[in-house]
Amino acid sequence: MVENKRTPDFSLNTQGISVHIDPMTFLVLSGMPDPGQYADVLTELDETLDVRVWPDAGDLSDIKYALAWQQEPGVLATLPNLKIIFSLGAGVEHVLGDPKLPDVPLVRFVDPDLTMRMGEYACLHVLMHQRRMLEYAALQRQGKWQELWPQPCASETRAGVMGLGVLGRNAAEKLHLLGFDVAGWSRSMKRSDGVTCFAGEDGLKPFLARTDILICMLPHTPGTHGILNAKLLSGLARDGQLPGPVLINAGRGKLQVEADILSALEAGDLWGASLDVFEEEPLPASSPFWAHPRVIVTPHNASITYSRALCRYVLAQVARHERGEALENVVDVKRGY
Ligand code: NDP
Ligand code: OXD
Repeated sequence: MVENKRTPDFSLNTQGISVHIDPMTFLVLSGMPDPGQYADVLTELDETLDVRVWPDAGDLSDIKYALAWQQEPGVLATLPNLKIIFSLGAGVEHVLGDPKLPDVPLVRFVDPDLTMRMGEYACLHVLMHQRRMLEYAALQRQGKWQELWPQPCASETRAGVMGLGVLGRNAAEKLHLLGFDVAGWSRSMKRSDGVTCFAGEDGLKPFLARTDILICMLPHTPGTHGILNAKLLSGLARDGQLPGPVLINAGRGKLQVEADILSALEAGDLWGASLDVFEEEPLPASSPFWAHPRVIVTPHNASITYSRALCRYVLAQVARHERGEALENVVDVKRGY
């Protein structure tokens, strides 16, 4: 049981007028290590807050705001006065996996630093493959001074971003600034300077057919589950200047069918890959990706959430809500993102 910093539901009686002060009580529910870090930062930012960490929730009727990620299913539904659920990340499938999710707004994390980091990841990995750095690193280890051909420049390389949301759009625009020939694909049609846009099922085939380096920044939903499979990979461009198509996945592991990616690498449908997310995380030691010469593995850190940035964002959203303003980045629960 946590020690409450504020007494719940107290009233001030000034000149006979009873003023009700609603305490600002938060509950952090996370299956990830160290959920207490969010309580520490929130109270550092505002020492009047009452922040509790599941399972030390105290009186459940006190809780107004929840910060959740892989929460224990069913717990959120037991909070009778819950007003808002905040996802501890940009993605929300870990929160939506709860079969008893209460009907209150679910707000996801959108932050300029998070967006910037994802843009960096996209540019870094596109350049790594376009400039054939994995092969040059292998040649260096062998002490070999050797140039590789072909060596297309950015404008001769077609990058395709799947998902033109907050993160994908920023990545696409940065790749365009680097000189790549960029396209993007999303559910609904977008307009973006310098990015050729495709949308929906009909747009997928032509989008893939003009893509040498595919960068995936989709959310994981029932509609995107396993989308990076053999059929999709075989639709990537085969007339590019690189030795073959490349896949970069920074969205979610459950978007990819790993057996299909490995087969595509063997068959030449894929020439290289950068994978930040995996079907199972941490990536098991037995995974062939670890030692694959044409695969770069990163530990789901394409863009990380800093607890301080997240907590500032949560408090800003709560302040909007308290002022009666609309919340930002509210998830469409039916759509799944
Ligand atoms: P957004 O919700 O802003 O964007 C999602 C995009 O995906 C939208 O353009 C949407 O289309 C598109 N989309 C969704 N479903 C489909 C579909 N079935 N077919 C085609 N397009 C679809 O999300 P963000 O850009 O903020 O984040 C994207 C994902 O990145 C997160 O959900 C998370 O999984 C991942 N992520 C990974 C991190 C990492 O470190 N690896 C860090 C942070 C996030 P439309 O615009 O038409 O709605
Ligand atoms: C996120 C993530 O969704 O870190 O924010 O993956």
